[in-house]
Amino acid sequence: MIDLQSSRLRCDYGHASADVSRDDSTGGLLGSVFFSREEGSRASLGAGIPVARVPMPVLGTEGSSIWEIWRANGSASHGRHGIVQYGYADGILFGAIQLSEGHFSESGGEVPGQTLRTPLYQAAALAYKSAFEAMKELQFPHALRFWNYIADINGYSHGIERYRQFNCGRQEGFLQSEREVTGSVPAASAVGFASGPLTVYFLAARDARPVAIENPRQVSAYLYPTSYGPRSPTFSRAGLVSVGSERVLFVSGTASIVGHQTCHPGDVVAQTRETMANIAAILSETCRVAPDAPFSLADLSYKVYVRDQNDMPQIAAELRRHLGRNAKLLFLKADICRQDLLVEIEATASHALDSPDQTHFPWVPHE
Ligand code: 3EB
Repeated sequence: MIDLQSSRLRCDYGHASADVSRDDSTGGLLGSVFFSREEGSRASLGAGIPVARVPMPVLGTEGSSIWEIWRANGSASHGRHGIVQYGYADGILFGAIQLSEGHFSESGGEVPGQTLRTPLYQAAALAYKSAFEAMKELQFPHALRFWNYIADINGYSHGIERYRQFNCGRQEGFLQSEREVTGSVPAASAVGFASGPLTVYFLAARDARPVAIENPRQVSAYLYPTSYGPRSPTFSRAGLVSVGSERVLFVSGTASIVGHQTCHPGDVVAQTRETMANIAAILSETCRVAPDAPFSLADLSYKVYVRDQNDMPQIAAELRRHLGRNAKLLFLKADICRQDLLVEIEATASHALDSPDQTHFPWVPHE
């Protein structure tokens, strides 16, 4: 692992817990995410350290599992607030929530006017209410980034697609927490695995308010027409935040969508190219909003969600055409929230404002 003393917020990837727990010298370990093929893993980095266990295989690497570790400077405090496991240090909070839908009753369709109270709807609403409650209680009011992992995301129950149920519950969680649902909303990703608990993890800041960035090539997701579901997805295309002497950019999950419509159904290479055009547009828009912190495609570390693992070599080749051989890419096998989308890509970068070419994501997959 590369040592970056100056970096206030860091994300590292490692293949085994030995790799990642060993080196805690450079900062407080806020929390972790363990991606692996097996559902019901009990992987842990140590007592009290938050872990979101996501049953999603890593592609193109040995072992098919990986740790994602978030750190900040100083020593971290860990705890639990209701259903939220958390860690914080140096003005940054990491929180993780895993909620089995089995805890919620099947009331969908029974209550007049509340036809969307399905278990997934209720789980999503509770997850978001709980996240915002923990942020309030711990005094980290600024939501920076949410990651959402949802079982059977393209499945259908109670007369409505499960991703749409999730969107309704998520928006309800924002509204009940008196959060805006358009405009200044956090960056996010929402993708699927086969089965397992609804998993939401997030970062929030004590005193740094993020700037929400939209993509001029796309309709804002929070303004999608109701043909994509009764309540729009609550996320911005990217969030830019200053943390100490750093600018951190969180690019949301991005797909082959122009306007609000899917482009290139069935053509994974064209979808990858369109997705990169969207990420490039988000970067241009970021530069327009914050000309003093220019980010380039090469600065970003990418998490690539691939629906069919047989498509991975083509996606990787197309990405290396855009990004070069040293591109920082992590591939995960995931279901994407529209049936016709084959790939979704999210990205993160940080710039120390005084030294703009540092690499914060040292992990590069095997070819
Ligand atoms: C899209 O642009 C593709 O529901 O939180 C990307 C990122 C997508 C986040 C979310 C969905 C979400 O609509 C899907």
